[in-house]
Amino acid sequence: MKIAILTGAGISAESGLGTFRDKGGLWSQYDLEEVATPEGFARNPALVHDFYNARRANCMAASPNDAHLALAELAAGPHEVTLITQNVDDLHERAGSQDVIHMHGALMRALCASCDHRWDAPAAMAPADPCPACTAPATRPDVVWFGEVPYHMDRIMTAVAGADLFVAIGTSAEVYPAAGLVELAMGETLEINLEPSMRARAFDRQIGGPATETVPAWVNTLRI
Ligand code: BJW
Repeated sequence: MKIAILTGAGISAESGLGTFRDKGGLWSQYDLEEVATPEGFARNPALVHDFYNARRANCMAASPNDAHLALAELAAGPHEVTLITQNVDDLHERAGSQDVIHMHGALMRALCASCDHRWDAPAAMAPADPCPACTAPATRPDVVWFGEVPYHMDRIMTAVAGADLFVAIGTSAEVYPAAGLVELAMGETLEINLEPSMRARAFDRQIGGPATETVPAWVNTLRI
């Protein structure tokens, strides 16, 4: 069976990484216009680097949880699994998943805003850091901000449209184009979330509860 899986911040919540829109989430602590838009970065690059440096440190201190581990195990089985994540953390990779499609980029990568060169991010980045390829002081985190085009969209849309099963895990379905992927799915659709998202009715079925319980239990059903 071909399975396309889309994960969001909820899958990493129990690893201690904050979500965005839950109570106490990142967007209640930070103004997203200031830290997650190209315009905010142009206004105050030091503030944006501080935000991502802190999140990179949190991510490095976190460990994959049972939900990440179950998805890595699923991909090692007989099914053809495409794992798409909106998350910029590397917990899927550290759980053992390979070829993870990061549609919103990666905390652990740096991007030169001048020449588009990419490299492994240092633990902390600063506005004047030179690009190792062109030397321009235009270093930014390699993440996709509002108003920018998410990465790998052709591959993602092909995988979702061609899947027998599309599963969205731990995402509020408030951010496009990720939120609209369920509309492209031709096979069965399943939402696994703490509670139904605002697009829950677009899915054929839902499983509710914390990802560390629901995801391993769902993966177990596919072994039968
Ligand atoms: C648990 C749990 C547990 C908690 N177990 N579950 C008007 C209408 C429609 C669209 C637009 C519009 N105005 C602007 C737009 C476009 C815009 C957009 O969608 N805005 C909306 C806010 C309306 N989108 C964009 O600009 C995107 N680009 C774009 O559209 O380009 C045009 C284009 C597209 C395609 C082809 C061609 C052109 C870019 C979006 C970039 C998003 N960037 C961010 C920040 C950067 C990365 C980072 O810093 O991490 O990405 S925003 C933030 O939201 C982050 C996330 O990846 C993303 C999604 O959040 P997610 O993962 O859903 O987290 P939460 O917190 O929202 O939800 C967590 C869920 O988990 C909740 O449901 C909980 O219940 C659940 N949960 N604990 C299970 N233990």
